[in-house]
Amino acid sequence: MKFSMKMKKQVFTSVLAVAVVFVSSAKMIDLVTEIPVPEISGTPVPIQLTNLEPLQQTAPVMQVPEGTVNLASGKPVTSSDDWPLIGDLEYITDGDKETGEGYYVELLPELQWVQIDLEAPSTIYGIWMWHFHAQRRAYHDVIIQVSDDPTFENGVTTVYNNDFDNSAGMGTGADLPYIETNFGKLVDARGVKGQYVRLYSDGNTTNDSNHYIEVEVFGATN
Ligand SMILES: [Ca+2]
Ligand SMILES: [Ca+2]
Repeated sequence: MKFSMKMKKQVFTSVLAVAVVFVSSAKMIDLVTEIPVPEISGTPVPIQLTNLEPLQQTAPVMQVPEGTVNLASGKPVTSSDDWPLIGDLEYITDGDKETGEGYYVELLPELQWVQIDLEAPSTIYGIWMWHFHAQRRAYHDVIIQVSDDPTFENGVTTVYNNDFDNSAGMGTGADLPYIETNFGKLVDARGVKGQYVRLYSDGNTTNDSNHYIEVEVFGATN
């Protein structure tokens, strides 16, 4: 089909209109959060993984719509291990991100999860997590899922999965294992919708236990 000048002008005008609407409805800003001070202690333990991401050297960067907030702040946390060996599940959403005793919760060995109830249907842009950063280590089978179903039986979206050998049995993940640092790990959740965020892990390169210091869920209530 041959476009007349009039048709071309109409197409151009409508493309321009869409672009203007997009810009005015979603001003994007840098996502920022408080980064805890680095605090490495003890003897290093070798990390026996060959497919690690490069070590995070600076705070991760992501753009989110203006008005995005940490929806997880102070929200209730449940877990596959309701009675942690060390610490309290409340630590995960209390805003403290320092490492070491009194700041992390330690869950049982093997595959465990923690779950945050955002207490309202939400749109999620970024999930920022700190497992433990007093030692260079990588956690196994880090999987993050979002759902409106608190039992995670229906309507589950996986937003991150670094279980490269499917040992957790939830599908092979394309994300790479990473070394814990004070900068945490920021995951792009791409505007996924849901009220509950569930995070899995299965021990780490130093020991079989699972730890969390803080999880932030950046988004907006629908
Ligand atoms: Ca905390
Ligand atoms: Ca695995």
